[in-house]
Amino acid sequence: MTFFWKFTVIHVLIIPCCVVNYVIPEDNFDIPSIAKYFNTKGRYEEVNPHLIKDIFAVNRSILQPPSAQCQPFHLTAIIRHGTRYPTSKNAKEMQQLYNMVMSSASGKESWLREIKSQWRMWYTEDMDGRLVQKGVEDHKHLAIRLSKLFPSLISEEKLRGGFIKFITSSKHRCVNSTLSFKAGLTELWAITDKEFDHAVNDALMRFFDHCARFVQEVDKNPTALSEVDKFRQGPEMRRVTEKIADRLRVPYNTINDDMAEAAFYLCAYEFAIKTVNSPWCQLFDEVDAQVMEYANDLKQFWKRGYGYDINSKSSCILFHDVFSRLNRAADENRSGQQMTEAVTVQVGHAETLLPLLTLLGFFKNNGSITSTNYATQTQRSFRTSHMLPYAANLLLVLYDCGAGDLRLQALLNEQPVTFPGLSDQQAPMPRYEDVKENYSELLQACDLSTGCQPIKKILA
Ligand SMILES: *[C@@H]1O[C@H](CO)[C@@H](O)[C@H](O)[C@H]1NC(C)=O
Ligand SMILES: *[C@@H]1O[C@H](CO)[C@@H](O)[C@H](O)[C@H]1NC(C)=O
Ligand SMILES: *[C@@H]1O[C@H](CO)[C@@H](O)[C@H](O)[C@H]1NC(C)=O
Ligand SMILES: *[C@@H]1O[C@H](CO)[C@@H](O)[C@H](O)[C@H]1NC(C)=O
Ligand SMILES: CC(=O)N[C@H]1CO[C@H](CO)[C@@H](O)[C@@H]1O
Repeated sequence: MTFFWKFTVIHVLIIPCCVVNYVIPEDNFDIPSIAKYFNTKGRYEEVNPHLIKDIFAVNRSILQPPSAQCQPFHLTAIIRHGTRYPTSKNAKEMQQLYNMVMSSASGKESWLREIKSQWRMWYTEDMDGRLVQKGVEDHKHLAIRLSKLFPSLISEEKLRGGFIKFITSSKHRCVNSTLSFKAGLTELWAITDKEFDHAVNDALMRFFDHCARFVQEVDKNPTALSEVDKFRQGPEMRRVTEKIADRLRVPYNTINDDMAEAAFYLCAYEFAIKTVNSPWCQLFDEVDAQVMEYANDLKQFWKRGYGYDINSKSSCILFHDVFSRLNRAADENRSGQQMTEAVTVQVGHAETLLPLLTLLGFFKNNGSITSTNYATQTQRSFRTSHMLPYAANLLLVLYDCGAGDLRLQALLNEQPVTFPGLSDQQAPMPRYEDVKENYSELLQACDLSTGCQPIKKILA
């Protein structure tokens, strides 16, 4: 260590070029090899690795408007809260795993010795999913990047003028994410003389609690996730739990699927919250992590995604809200009126974004994800690790390309995505009218009365 240090210092002193070479590996040093499989517990930087080097990096040429004339005039952003502590349920499961390892595991591996002698269980149930400091930064940094990506929309003038609106779910992690996003902007522009409010709207941002049919048929229905249960009792998961048991030298029946999940969470939370490659990560190799990722994707697919029609339909209220904002902005721009809203920032949950992405038809897989097709779904597009890390965001941007030619661009996690059915000549910025045409059925028929009311029992 001493030698290494001297060696480095000498390099730094003699050859200035190597200062850079020395710093970069340090940044990457602590990334677990399985970090890209953490589903909704994943770090935003795993989806956009260029941010590891420079958290403020923005590449405006990804926007690729069809002509230089195109100028953005409205942005609706739907953003998940930032990195958070575990929920009470996760914390409890991690505690149980920790107790079992402390009392029963044996072996001489350095990572196991580290768990047993140095690592301390610091997760408690009262953490209750609160936003962590990293989560504050997720949103501050995102706000600053978006202001660089869309400088005419997310500007000091627009913020001061009240043209940037904030709406959030009532959950503390979402409210604090919203505060952090605003702080990112006010700190950037050194605004101290003014505060900007936000509206709390659960009907919009937590629609899943308000859709009776979804609650009844999926959320509270014990059989709705039978594919997930089958996979978690199936051969792929059994192999994972046996490998964990082997690594800990405990009997196979000591480790069930919940314990495997708790171990996976421990690795994921330690990394997301503290950016450390914790010894718990050594309980998995990449093959195991892919199985864990699949089990989680399976759950999201059946609970929030394409598995049941009502999952996406539960987001109709948000879908309509988004399109009514876009319509109003488009009308105002066309008719030469003053814009009422340049930007809407709406902060919610993974459970807010996924049903909406599903309703819009993004990441639609070829066929269902089931308990038995793990092997054939390795290339699936429905991958929550890519779609829904902390601070995941869907941006819908309206452009005026001159002579009434309005375009709509969608970006997920700051990368352009093509609207289903509009992938050809118009990508990445189809005409707004064509997008509405593609969603015309939903724009007409998707509403609370058809989607979310409980089905009346005919014989009751
Ligand atoms: C920016 O994006 C463009 C288009 O995707 C790409 O060709 C270019 O290499 C990117 N530049 C940087 C610095 O990443
Ligand atoms: C949210 O932020 C407030 C003030 O910044 C802080 O007091 C509170 O503990 C935070 N709450 C959560 C849940 O993070
Ligand atoms: C419509 O949007 C374009 C592009 O930003 C802008 O130049 C024009 O002034 C806008 N019209 C109105 C009425 O705001
Ligand atoms: C979808 O899956 C079916 C059956 O597995 C296969 O025959 C078909 O080619 C697939 N289509 C695409 C577009 O991948
Ligand atoms: C599903 C759907 O309606 N797709 C249509 C979307 O719009 C394009 C262009 O107008 C059509 O070619 C697609 O058929």
